[in-house]
Amino acid sequence: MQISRSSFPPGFLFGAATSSYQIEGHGFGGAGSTHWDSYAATAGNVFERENGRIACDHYHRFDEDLEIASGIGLDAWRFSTSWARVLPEGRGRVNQQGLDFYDCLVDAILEHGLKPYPTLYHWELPSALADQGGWANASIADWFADFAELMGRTIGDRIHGIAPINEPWCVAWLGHFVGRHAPGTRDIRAAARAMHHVPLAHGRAVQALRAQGVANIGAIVNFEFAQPADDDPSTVRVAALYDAIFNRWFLGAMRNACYPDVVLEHLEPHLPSGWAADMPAISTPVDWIGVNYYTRKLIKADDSKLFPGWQEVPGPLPNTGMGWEIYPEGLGYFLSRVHEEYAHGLPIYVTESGMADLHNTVSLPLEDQLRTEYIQMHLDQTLRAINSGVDVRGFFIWSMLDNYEWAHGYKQRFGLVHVDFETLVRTRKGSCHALQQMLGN
Ligand code: IFM
Repeated sequence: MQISRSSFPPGFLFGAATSSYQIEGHGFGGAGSTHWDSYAATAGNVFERENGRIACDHYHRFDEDLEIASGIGLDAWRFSTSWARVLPEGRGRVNQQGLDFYDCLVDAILEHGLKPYPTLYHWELPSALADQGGWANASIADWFADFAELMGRTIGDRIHGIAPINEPWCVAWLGHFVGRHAPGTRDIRAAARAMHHVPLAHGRAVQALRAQGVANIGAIVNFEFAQPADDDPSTVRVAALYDAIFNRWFLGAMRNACYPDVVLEHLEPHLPSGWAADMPAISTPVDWIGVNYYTRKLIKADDSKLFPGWQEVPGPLPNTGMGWEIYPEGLGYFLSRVHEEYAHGLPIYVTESGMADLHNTVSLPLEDQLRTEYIQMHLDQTLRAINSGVDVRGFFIWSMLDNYEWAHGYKQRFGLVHVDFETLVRTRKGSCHALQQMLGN
């Protein structure tokens, strides 16, 4: 890699990002069932109906994984806490084994010289709460605040930064309108409610964490560069709507206490009554903003004239295994946009960036070139943003390990480290070696 650690300001954090259901092995340690277990068990939802029961068995092998991370020279480790591992029914009875796991994990992260950056919710909702309507039920803000309080009390004294919910768009829109993530609902009323309850739960969790004395609380959102596929006014209109739902709804509410009018026009009839009164809670101040970014989408109008009325069209740029175009400029764009429209002086972290391929081979140190270049191009965009005055403090690569890529099962491999899902043996890929060199280790 041409960029090196010394290209960045002193103290800039290099980290890897992971999540509980994708790596831990949800079948271990007394965790309760989640809506991803039932979504995956339903034919047609997930590649080969794979689930996170064993995943990377990080539950038993976290020391080995942290050893690799510190050996590369990383500074920080993003992980998430599984609600159902700690509270198998979502509320009430605590699974002490689950709570102890995160307690030990945080200690182990620190012992390996890494800074712990937990996220409280990365998508596996306890089934018992899903049975009660999950994110469509207004009570979820209270349920989640209780979980946040418990986690804040347990690990809040040793972490460096924390965020309540990873990628609200995926939780609310992808799960309830598109139906391509658990719970797999396709219903505008459920979607509108989830679009409101997710940011509300975020705000209530921030308050609960603060009440426990937890510091450095952030909001992590994902962005996709929505580019009109042509100049037709209908194309420009739907691309703006796509952008508003994906890129403006959540951070607009969390930072500026408002939802975009262009979306409200369609969703307001389905929102819970009195939703506007929740805006002060939703916009409870945070300390930093996390930007997750992977790709752009070329958007044009479909023929339906129905909301949302867009379609994605293939673009000309090189694709990753996910079929996502590689468009690093989008990261630079969003870092500047977040700085100007939402940060209001807060620092920004790139909390996820990375690419998947379908290569189930152990690459040699000089192979894995595309992933190495992908990381380098996105680091370059981050550096450009910093040099133009955007306060970016860290960059987390998604992901440390090949893992459970949700609806794609184990087919899509995002890891710096190859995982053999038969033997669970870990092997560093070429990008991992390149990163180590870049970090000067
Ligand atoms: O694997 C996911 C992760 O769980 C959230 N952000 C995007 C990644 C790649 O799809």
